[in-house]
Amino acid sequence: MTDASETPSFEADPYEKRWIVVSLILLSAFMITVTIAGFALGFQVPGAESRVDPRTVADTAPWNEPGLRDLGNNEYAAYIISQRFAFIPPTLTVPAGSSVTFYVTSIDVQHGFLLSDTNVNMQVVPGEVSTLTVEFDEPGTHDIICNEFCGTGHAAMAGKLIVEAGGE
Ligand SMILES: [Cu+2]
Repeated sequence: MTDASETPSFEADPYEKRWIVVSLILLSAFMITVTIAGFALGFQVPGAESRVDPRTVADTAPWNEPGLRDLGNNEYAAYIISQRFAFIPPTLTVPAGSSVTFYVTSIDVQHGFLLSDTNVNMQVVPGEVSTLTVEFDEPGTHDIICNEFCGTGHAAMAGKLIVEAGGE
């Protein structure tokens, strides 16, 4: 029997308190790592750069001539169209030491744009332009992989980015 004059207690169980502390420590750790990744390490979230009309984008500059643009200063822009079941163009070649900004859009359904051995992994949505900038310092070949299921030929949907030695 409890004393009627006793005020109700809202004290948390010590076990529960410990888990609240653990959660707060975890949250703080996540906030710190996200801040470091975003501001010190330059991690970027793939952004929807701009909107396009998926029905006409393939006939509209710059996507009417998909591929690389040399912007000088080792900087490149890559305009890439995703469609069932290919990336256009399927192969890109840049010199080592270059910085490439990808502008990827889809003319049909949702695709993925994953660049092997990098942290590039973008969703490609019809009507939107997904963009990320990557620096390629080492020569080598990166596979471009569609990692969002887009239909029967999805497994064959891939391209290549070749980084050639002899850049700078
Ligand atoms: Cu696909």
